[in-house]
Amino acid sequence: MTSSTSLYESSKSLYLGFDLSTQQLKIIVTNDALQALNTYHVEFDAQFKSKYGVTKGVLSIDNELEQGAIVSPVFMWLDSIDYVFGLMNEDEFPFDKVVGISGSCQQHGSVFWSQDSEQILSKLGENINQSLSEQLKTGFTFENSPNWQDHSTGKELKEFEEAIGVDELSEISGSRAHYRFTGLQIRKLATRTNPKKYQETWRISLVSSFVASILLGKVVNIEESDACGMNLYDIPHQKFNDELLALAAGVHPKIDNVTEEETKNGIANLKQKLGEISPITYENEGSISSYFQSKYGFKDHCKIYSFTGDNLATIISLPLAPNDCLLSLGTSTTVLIITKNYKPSSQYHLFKHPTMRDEYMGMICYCNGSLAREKIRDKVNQKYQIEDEKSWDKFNQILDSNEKFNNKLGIYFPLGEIVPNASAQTTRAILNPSTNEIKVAELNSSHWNVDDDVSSIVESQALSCRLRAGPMLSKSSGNEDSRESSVTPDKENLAAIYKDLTTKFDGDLITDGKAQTLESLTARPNRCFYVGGASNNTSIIKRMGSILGPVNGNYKVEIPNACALGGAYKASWSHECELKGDWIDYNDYINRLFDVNQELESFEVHDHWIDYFNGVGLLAKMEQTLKHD
Ligand code: XUL
Repeated sequence: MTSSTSLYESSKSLYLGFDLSTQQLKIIVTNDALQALNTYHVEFDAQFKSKYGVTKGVLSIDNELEQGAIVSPVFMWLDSIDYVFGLMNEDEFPFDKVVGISGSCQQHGSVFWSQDSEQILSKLGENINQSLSEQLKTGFTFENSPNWQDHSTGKELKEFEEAIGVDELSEISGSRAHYRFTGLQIRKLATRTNPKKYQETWRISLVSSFVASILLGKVVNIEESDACGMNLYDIPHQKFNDELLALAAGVHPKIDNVTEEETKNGIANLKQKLGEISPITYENEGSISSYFQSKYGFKDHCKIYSFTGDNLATIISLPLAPNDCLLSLGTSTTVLIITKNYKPSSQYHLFKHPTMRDEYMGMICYCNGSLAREKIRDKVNQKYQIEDEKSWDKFNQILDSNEKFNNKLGIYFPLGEIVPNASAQTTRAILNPSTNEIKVAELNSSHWNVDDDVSSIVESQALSCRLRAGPMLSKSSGNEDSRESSVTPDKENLAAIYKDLTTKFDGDLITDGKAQTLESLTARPNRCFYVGGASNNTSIIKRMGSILGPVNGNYKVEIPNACALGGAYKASWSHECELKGDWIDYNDYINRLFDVNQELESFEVHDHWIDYFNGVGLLAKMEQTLKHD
């Protein structure tokens, strides 16, 4: 490998952003000007398959106790840290220039430290010829960390829902119960798969706080925004919720048949294992430990800033302001929204924002994204005998030729859907706008052919997002300002539209068990950013934009290394705040990177936001008839 030291010559200080994801560890190097200078990485399968037996970075366990368990080997992560720093060493990387490190890690996973770990961690620097995994051989009670793809906690999910209630749990922790969430995973270990090892555990980290702990040589607290992915943290009260802790520890008074004393002790014990939550901050957690200083040449001025979850890191890799939406259009669709508004729902997640104290990140995860659209593309190509089966040309041509809502809508879930929670199904309906009657339609009937599916799938996917984003966007201050925009009717008009809509659809429009309000139905995003596979399809994102109706534009973005970059920017922003001794608004900071209008690719859409109110109503009504498992 040729040395790339010249890359770093002109930068006085450097920052490292980690991205520990499912399949690789990547480290990105940035400087004070927020320039990305280089990346180093290791792919787990390529490097560690023989040692750890992983496939796509994980191990699947399917025994009677743990059907659908998916885990990642903790020692593989340790080896990967040594490995990537080793690559940097070979590259003569100037470790002494690094002044800040932070990073992004897969969310929800947990690491269980043994009683030995405190001592081992503090002495890592005395044995730099031994690797991290050799030294930490007895450092963990469980050598594997539950992975976010794990589905083995069905029993615990039911218990959390039974004890707390779906909506109540969302109100408290920002999300309903999910298989992968840390609290359920802990309960599985503590009550079912290995209570003894759970008891022996000294501390529990999330993946993010685990990596920070390794770098620091001491176990650090869990970072607040990532803590919101545990189903344990009470977001409004900013502390762990005792009843949820009791559930995770297997000492819940209703479910676990225990004495009051056992409940009290079990909660206290888990609290001690989890430690405190570090509130959102720019303050460092300490200098990189002597192991890394002696082995690689880092200096004491290299500070570790709290690591966070990967979705949280993604939003800070871009200049996202309040009410901005980032739509990631891959196999599944993930929508990330910046909001001041804590309006929890069982259908999406709310997390604290990792760098802005008064903001939250909303996350809507849909299962059915591009796969569902591709099925319709294939049918269209069959009908028109298009030679290239995978071509989007015909699909796009049909989509572009029907620009306005024609009162037809379909719901296409080839896979069971999370949002709204429904089994695999397809349903189509037509609204008669003069009588307000809704009729179910069949494909290949006189009322509906496959061409109708084209607009209909893009519309229903965007409308679903509009319905769920609404409650998060409403009442946010940025949005109020934006409403002055010329494309938005004034408040009286909106009130009239809302009244008309609710009359037309017989009263309240209910989504996800809650009535939509004037505010939630008429809230518009500030800007929409599109990333991932389908963001390259202009026809699709234009139609989505015309339905979602952001008041300040639609942008297509490419953010390779978004997670790692988010980590590096978190480090450099924190460092700058520390130099100033006060908060620097993260938006002001990150906007130095992009002047959005100049550097990102914006595209014009025809604004049909108002024309789609009927679509909003129709989708809300259709969702009420969906089948569940
Ligand atoms: C988010 C989630 C995934 C992982 C991927 O809730 O489970 O996005 O964070 O690493």
